[in-house]
Amino acid sequence: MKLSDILTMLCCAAVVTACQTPPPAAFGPVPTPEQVAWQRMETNLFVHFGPNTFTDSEWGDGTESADVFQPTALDCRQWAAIASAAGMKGIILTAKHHDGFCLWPNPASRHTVAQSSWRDGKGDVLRELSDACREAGLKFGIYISPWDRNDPAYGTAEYNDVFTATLRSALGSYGEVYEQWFDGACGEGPNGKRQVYDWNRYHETVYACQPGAVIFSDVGPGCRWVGNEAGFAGRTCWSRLDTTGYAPGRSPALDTLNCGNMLGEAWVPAETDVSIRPGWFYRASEDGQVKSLAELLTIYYNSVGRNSLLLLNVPADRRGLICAVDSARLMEFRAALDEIFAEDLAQGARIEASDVRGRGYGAENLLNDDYDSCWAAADEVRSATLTLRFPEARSFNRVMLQEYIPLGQRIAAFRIETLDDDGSWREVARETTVGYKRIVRIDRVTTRGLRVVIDRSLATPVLNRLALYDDRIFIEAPAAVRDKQGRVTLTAAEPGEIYYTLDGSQPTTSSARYAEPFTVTGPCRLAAIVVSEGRTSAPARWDWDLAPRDFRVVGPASAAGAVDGLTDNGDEACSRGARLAEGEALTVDLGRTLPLTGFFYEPLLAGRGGCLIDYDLAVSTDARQWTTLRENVSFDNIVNNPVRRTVGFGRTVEARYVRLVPRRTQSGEGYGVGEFGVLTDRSRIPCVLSEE
Ligand code: FUL
Repeated sequence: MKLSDILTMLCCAAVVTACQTPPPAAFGPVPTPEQVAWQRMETNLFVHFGPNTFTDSEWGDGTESADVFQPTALDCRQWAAIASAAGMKGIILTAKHHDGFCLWPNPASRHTVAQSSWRDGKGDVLRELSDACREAGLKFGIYISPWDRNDPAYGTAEYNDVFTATLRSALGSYGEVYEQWFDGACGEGPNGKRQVYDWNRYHETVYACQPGAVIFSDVGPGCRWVGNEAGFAGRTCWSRLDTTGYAPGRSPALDTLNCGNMLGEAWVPAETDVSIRPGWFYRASEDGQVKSLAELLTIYYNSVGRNSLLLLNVPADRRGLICAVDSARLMEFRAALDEIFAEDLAQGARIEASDVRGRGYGAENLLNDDYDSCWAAADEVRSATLTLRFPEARSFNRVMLQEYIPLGQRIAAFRIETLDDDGSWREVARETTVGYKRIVRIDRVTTRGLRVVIDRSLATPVLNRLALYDDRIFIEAPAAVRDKQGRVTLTAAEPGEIYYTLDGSQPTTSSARYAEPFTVTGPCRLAAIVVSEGRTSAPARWDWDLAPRDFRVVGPASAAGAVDGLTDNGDEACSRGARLAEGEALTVDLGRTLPLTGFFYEPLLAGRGGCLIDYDLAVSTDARQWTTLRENVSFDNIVNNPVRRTVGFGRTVEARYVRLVPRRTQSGEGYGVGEFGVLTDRSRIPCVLSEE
């Protein structure tokens, strides 16, 4: 080689080195490659299936015979096909719920499919589902409840051996498992069994069998519970969490789980688990309560759109299939997402950043699909502006941002501004965190420019995507309130017409048009839609019983808000609910003797003030002689899922007085009642509508 060639080579090498901008340093704890891959799955399917499916319950008590598990037409390929068509990337199955029954022949247990007469004890749901997932190109995950109401060793040190063997059996026999889901729930009462869980050993066992698995629990280590079962991550949502001193079932406050800790010590992103139905397990009686498209889209925006993964539960029915109504809703959901996010309106824009750290990190990287190409600013930068200018005016109502999480989560405050015709910038949103993905909903705007102003970043900002979309599908379904007098007020979030029916049938533009509040005193099934600019929202539905206008709280006098017809709205004054003291019963006079078929109890919003867990329910015709219809029974899973619980009596009972007697509360310091009411025999109480 000639000297001049060598010099040229050396020169080029020097130029290349000078052009290569060093990448930003990682900030704080960062995700493992498995956690990044997990987050990028975005939407996964949860399937609750087991003895509860056959006993119409949420929590089995472990005494169910193995023979109750009798799916008549189990087909996990059907689940996988539906999940794939719905764009889900993985499926997690409840391999063992709190009742202890194992859906696979677990040698460590005597309460499994092997002991069931189903398929002569040869059935294995984990085998079927893992095979089906592999064939469909889906990832496969396992839920196993540490709480076990069947295993005789539960509550002793020996149970840790049983549980470790159980994990080994489930995780070691069915190929790759992407997520191990540990439920933190334990409903053992004060006299119940206390298990000292050996979490270190459980985690070691999981990693020994599945080195790449992401472990879910209240506090991780792989991902954390989002702190509610209603389907929303915090508007501020950090993927970092302080975990020292906490364990599954002994977690930080729920709002901490919901929002994370800005400077948390570990990377433990939020997973939003929510059911498509009111309960986690299938019940035919809930076929009419499958979440609407609008509800699913709200959940999507509030989970995936808020830096969380969505784990959507769609339970299998008694045949062992996902039933048609759920599957149809999933298809609508995916079709809507595909349409909403089909066209990125930021494409073709001119993009500029107030700062670029150097070559390879320009703002144009925000407009391509390459996950690893980023815009980043110089190391010392903590605030920056990204400006987009379009060749022509564009209309959109969603702004999507993604931080490059392999280097940590940084942005703590940002604003979105759009360009007005007079050349001034107008603020349209002010938010906090971004994280893996943030979709900000703004009012539709037609503009020639947009800017994202990052006001506070904990380290130099690093984003890999900025996209704009025009969602022309999602219109928030109308909201309705019925007060004590039965007066119904309907409201729409967007301008438009509201149409409704009172018998639960699908409203259309030929149905009654809402003009002003109306009164319905009897039971009714209200369904309502909003029609705006030719678009129709999904129907919102309410199933109301008798309006409580003649109901009166006999005691305690301070609890009138418990029967005001209004669901608590979080008002600290409890104006729409009541706080009762520990041991204090709620007694209600219904005003006249009614044919009762059940009752409902609703905690205060988000379980504020604590939930009632165990109770008695008694009725009377004269307030002197009482008949106890339910004695020391539980509202299962109410602490995790503090929503209305409806309990049927299984028969009609004539009564004028109803009494809810607390046996055990969440905190031992009283309980909240957002609303308490009765169910009546609808064949005898008519739906009366009086226009006002
Ligand atoms: C809760 C459980 O108690 C529910 O039954 C359900 O499995 C849900 C996913 O987690 O904590």
